[in-house]
Amino acid sequence: MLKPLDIPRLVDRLEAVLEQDRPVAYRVLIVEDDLLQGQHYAAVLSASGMVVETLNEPTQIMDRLSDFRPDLVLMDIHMPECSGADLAGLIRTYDEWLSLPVIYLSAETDLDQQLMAMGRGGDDFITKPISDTRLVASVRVRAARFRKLDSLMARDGLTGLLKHSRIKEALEVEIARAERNAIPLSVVMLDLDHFKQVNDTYGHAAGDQVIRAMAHMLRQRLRKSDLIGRYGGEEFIIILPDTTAQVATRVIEETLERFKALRFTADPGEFQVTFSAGVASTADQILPASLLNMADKALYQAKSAGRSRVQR
Ligand code: GH3
Ligand code: MG
Ligand code: MG
Ligand code: MG
Ligand code: MG
Repeated sequence: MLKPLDIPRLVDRLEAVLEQDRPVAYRVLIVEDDLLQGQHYAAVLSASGMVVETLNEPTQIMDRLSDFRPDLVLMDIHMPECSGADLAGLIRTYDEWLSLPVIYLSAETDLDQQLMAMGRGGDDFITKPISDTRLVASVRVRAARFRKLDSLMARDGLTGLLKHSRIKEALEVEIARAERNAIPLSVVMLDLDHFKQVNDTYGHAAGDQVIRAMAHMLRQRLRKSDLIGRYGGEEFIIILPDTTAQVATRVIEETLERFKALRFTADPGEFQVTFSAGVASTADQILPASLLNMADKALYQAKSAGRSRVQR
């Protein structure tokens, strides 16, 4: 058993190796039918600053993954209701969880059994007993790599903004948070005006430059807590937590004023671009799909009313 003082020191050393300035609260899901064992691992990992949940009811694994969104799963092999290998196999049938690290932690020493379990969907096999330091180190290093990879994969290559699927996931999370805390939330759908014409006249590279400038300006003007996604080619979604539709509209209108003043340089000469935007808020609708729908309708109205405007 590790002395309590050793874990923070170990974490410092690991963070130095991983070249991180400060400890990250990785999220670990422990799947273990033995309550005492589960509690022990949870205590050890929590002591190193991780956020840990223990699942004793393996059939709920998929719901738990969606709710908790772990950076790593520590999986028992032998459980009364089903095997850990079956669960790992199930997890891998979902594209979303393809790269999530699943580490078996079991007293099973039979190599064939271990290999079979890994073939089903595990990344490694740790044989019990394992020292607390080794456990913390193994989990931390893998969770850190997953976090990095995952945040890279979440981003759109051209703009660095959140990808379509990630901004939609984020919307669900943020709406739930807004409801829980009884605070407003606004969503903006933004689309560049006559963008086909920009491409046709100034070329695709100039079009890309405009999309990047839009992303850059949104990042600059919005708060850290706002989430910005590239929803499609020249379409963006912005989630503004704790913001009424009125305030969101003003912020986007100010952004439009700045954006349309930008001058882009390309082959036949300088040009300017405008955008249209639709705003919706949780004061009107709390279902993610309906909220997006409302913002999209408002965007459509902004387009039909002549573009270069923000509609609520
Ligand atoms: P509207 O004002 O109605 O939005 O007109 P629009 O021309 O912007 O609308 P439309 O949706 O018909 O055209 C969008 C264009 O955006 C078509 C597509 O070629 C271009 N586009 C989509 N993604 C990219 C991209 O990544 N780079 C560039 N350069 N163009 C893109
Ligand atoms: Mg067991
Ligand atoms: Mg369009
Ligand atoms: Mg457009
Ligand atoms: Mg469009």
